[in-house]
Amino acid sequence: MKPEASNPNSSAASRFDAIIIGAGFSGLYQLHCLRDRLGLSVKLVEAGDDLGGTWYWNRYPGARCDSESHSYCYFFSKALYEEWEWSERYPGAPEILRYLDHVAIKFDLRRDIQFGTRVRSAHYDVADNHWIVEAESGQRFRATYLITAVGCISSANVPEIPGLDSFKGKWYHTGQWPHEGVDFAGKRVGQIGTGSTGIQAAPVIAQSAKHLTVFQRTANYSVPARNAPLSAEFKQYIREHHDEIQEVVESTPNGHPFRISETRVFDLHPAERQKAYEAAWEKGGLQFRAAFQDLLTDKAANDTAAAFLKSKIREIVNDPETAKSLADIDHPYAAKRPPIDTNYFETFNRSNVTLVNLRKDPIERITPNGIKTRDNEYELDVIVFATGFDALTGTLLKIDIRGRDGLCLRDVWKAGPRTYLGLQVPGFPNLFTVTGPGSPSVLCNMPVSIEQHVEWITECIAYMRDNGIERCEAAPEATEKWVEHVNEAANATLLPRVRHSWYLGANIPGKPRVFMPYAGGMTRYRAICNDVAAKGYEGFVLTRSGQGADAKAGTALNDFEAAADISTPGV
Ligand code: N01
Repeated sequence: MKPEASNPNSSAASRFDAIIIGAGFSGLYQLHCLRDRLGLSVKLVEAGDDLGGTWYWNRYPGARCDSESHSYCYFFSKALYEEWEWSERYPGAPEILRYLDHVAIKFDLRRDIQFGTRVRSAHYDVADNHWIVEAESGQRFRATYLITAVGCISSANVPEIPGLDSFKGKWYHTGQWPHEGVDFAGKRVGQIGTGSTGIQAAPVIAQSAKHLTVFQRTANYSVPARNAPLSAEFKQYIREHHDEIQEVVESTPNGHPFRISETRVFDLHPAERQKAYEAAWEKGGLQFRAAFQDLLTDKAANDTAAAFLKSKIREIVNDPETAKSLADIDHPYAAKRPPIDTNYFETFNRSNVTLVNLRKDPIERITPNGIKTRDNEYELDVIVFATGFDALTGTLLKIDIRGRDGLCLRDVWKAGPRTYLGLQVPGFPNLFTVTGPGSPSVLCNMPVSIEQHVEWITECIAYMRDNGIERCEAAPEATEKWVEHVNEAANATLLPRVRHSWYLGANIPGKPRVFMPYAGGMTRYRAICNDVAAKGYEGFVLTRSGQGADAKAGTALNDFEAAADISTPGV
């Protein structure tokens, strides 16, 4: 179908076959698939002024991907894979943005993207079987299919600490970093937060700030990333091994380009185990987590990794009190998303860096001059909030999404997100959520889970069009079963045991405590999705033109109940 002309000032809706929200990895590939493979008219709307999604907003010092570059990319086009050359083991934010720009140029994507367009609402019109999407500007779009590609960690969380308004200096959240950068030279900087972001940012901020004070509430593990330029030999290996690398990322539970060891921790004697940990520490990055098969499922096994990593902190950090606070970690290793770093613990040996242990001396308020803890006051020129995100549901719920009979997503998800396969919600026909809650998403190397979702959605829409199906909607029974299975998969691991994890929504006051991503592993998840499709989209209610529902709900879904093949999650 040819799109009607779009006038940004008109309240009459421009019509398309599909609207995609978000121009990150997900949205760009979804646009390519729907427009160039299925021949649909598509409009992609994006809140930012350029593409990149997460990488458009997260430009903080040290922003770098924790997945290895040759796996943090698209695999769908061998030509694209072979022509792009990564410079380092882990790509930095600017390099990822250059890559996505290259993708947009290669597939001529920009002509169907409207930037600077934040979606306010999306309402389903049952009579017309259309979604009406309205931007904050009042501009409206209509489309049969609505695909949200809004990212999992795209809603910045600035904690409500009293007094922030009174602060006379500047403050920034890492997920909304100014594009012109921040000059820390000569500045006293306070950084709140020691998750993956804070652990990347602190060493870089410390290099230029007059003084950096790191406010740590929860101590965290970290493994050296061992980032380095890629050798000419490895670059050639990447160019020549697209198929083999794709085979590995698609056949490991967390989508990374390395296999998880089949050895269990207690298969080895303590001295051999120590050697294995030392070797994994030298390899660095998320490969550390792959050193043993049972680190995420057996607490006693995990304790050995935790003890090893805590001993490394004590070895690296010179000041015993600081080392003690940094190593005072209260959760199993990798049960929260495990950070990787470049010189994080070493940074605390610098004379211009101080650690404040908020467990001993909590923040009371922000003052005009800095941060007041119970026992001290820290004078600051700049505060950096590395305080994370309202993850997985935050961005979706900021949009007023209403399905059949005015059903509101915010109400449906009041007690936590409920989806079928993380792809659809009952009552919201033809709305597809790329890497939605209930899918592996953040527990997998993101581009790998994104490609699978985008391709599955594309094939589903192609099936609908080939078979005269107007509506596809998750059935309530299938959704209930899936939610049960998501819980079962999580409970087979140590992940839900951490009280203060964003996987559970625990970082956002008032957010329901529900384990949101699917921890059953990407390979298993992919097989389930393929099986559902092969059985004519089992568990979805498909409605043909002029006919009633062709419900396939609730049949043969017992497959989900098999034990989850959890080895290790991954981002
Ligand atoms: O956020 P986080 P993040 N007072 O929520 C602290 C991905 N990522 O931006 O643990 C004091 O993990 C909070 O403390 P606590 C990755 O998936 C990917 O670091 O709640 N402290 C914690 O220390 C990652 O997991 C890459 O006690 C407060 C920190 O802020 C996800 O993004 C790179 C506080 C928040 O940690 C989020 O990571 C970086 C308060 N009021 C990140 N509120 C890649 O490689 C919060 N904190 C692609």
